[in-house]
Amino acid sequence: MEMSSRDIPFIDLSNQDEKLVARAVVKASEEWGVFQVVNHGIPTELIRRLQEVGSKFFELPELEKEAIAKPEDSMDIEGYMTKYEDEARNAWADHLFHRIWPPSKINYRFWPTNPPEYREVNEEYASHMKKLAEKIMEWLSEGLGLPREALKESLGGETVEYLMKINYYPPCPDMDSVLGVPGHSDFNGITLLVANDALGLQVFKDDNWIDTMYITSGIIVIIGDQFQRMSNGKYKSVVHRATRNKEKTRISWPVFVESNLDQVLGPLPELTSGDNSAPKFKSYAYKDFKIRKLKQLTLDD
Ligand SMILES: O=C(O)CCC(=O)C(=O)O
Repeated sequence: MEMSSRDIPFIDLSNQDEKLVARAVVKASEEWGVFQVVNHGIPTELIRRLQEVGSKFFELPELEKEAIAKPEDSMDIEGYMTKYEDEARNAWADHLFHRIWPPSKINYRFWPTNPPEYREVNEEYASHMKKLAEKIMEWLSEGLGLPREALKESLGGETVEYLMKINYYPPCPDMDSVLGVPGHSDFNGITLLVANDALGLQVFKDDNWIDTMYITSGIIVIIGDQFQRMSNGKYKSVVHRATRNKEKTRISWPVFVESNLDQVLGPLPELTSGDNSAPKFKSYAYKDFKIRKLKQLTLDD
């Protein structure tokens, strides 16, 4: 039976009973690896402005966008890329990547200067992202029976990086089968995503692709591989993809919360010592994990 979008957990963070909220976050992370939060403390107006400045950038003439293009010889991910094509996987989209936290990792060279408010809005959004991600990480840590700072500290404490991505998918009337982003799980710890009103995010659960219904002021939380591995499999990194919309331009703003590339990560020792279960995953430096996964090399034998 096709599952419906209603089944995706929806969590109201304004509920006064914090224990109940924490339990819902943990349960959703165990069973789904994805959920939507509302009343999360990030002003709706700020989300609207984030979407406005991002859309305005993508509507600029190509030449202006190319000014912050990802350099061809760059080994890093930051910068604008147009018609990023993946013929093998039948997908394409334009996108922009730039870090928004910590300040020492920000490279303003890859931030749009037009519209001029872009920087201020993204800086404000970054501080809200950090607060929300840290709160969710606290609940997830306690869900593992660990102190509330455990996941953040193991991910790198104050060196944890926040990477903004904007996906821009123009309408695609004749190309039903073309995806914006093909099915994948995220490499990182957690991803906090907002999108415009053109739906298109699908998650894979129980052998079905499920349309994700979301409200524009809600935030979709996606558990990534780092947290699946650190939690020794208790939390699930969800496979998801983005479809193109026939009539509307679809835009999404995921923020990837991740360790720095040298951080070595694997199941947390507290979860795999003594009488606890054996580690289900190997430990890797984040950069090696990414390379192995991208090259589809064996990760855990
Ligand atoms: O556009 C979306 O909703 C999902 C994007 C995504 O999964 C990605 O950029 O990795």
